[in-house]
Amino acid sequence: MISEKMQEALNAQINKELYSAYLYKAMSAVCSQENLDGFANWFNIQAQEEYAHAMGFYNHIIDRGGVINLLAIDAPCLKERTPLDLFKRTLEHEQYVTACIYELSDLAVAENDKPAKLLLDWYVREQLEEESTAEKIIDTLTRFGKDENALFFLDKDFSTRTFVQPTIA
Ligand code: OFO
Repeated sequence: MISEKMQEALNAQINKELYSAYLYKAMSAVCSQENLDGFANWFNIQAQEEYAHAMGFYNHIIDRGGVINLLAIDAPCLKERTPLDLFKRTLEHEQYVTACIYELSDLAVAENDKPAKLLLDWYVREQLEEESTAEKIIDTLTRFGKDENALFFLDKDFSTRTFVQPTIA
């Protein structure tokens, strides 16, 4: 049985993952408006991944006989308009999510909650990948972002990204 405290913390994390999906959907819309369809696709797939992340916590709570408490999702406040600024915001957001995952992992250790710790280990690895991907794209955009041809080919490349359902924990 999951503790009340862990249940509440994981429900809060479901909300953060759904907010992430919302944020990336908003970024996808900005890219579509700028006719950057490949970038729009990349953020759209990212939004789908975030929904899957939320479901990972959702399923964990259900599997352990807990109670799901879905909270209101904040509207994303997005002023960024260029691909570089969108990916800088992405990295900033993922660093925040990583900190949240670490806190949950610490809670699992403090409560000696082995199933939650096992689940959270998957998210710790996932966050490593999320941050590293954003960093690499920021690096590429910083170097070639002013080159219209480079942006064109990057947009083409991002149009090939497809959603792969993650196997969580
Ligand atoms: Fe769920 O990893 Fe991004 O936010």
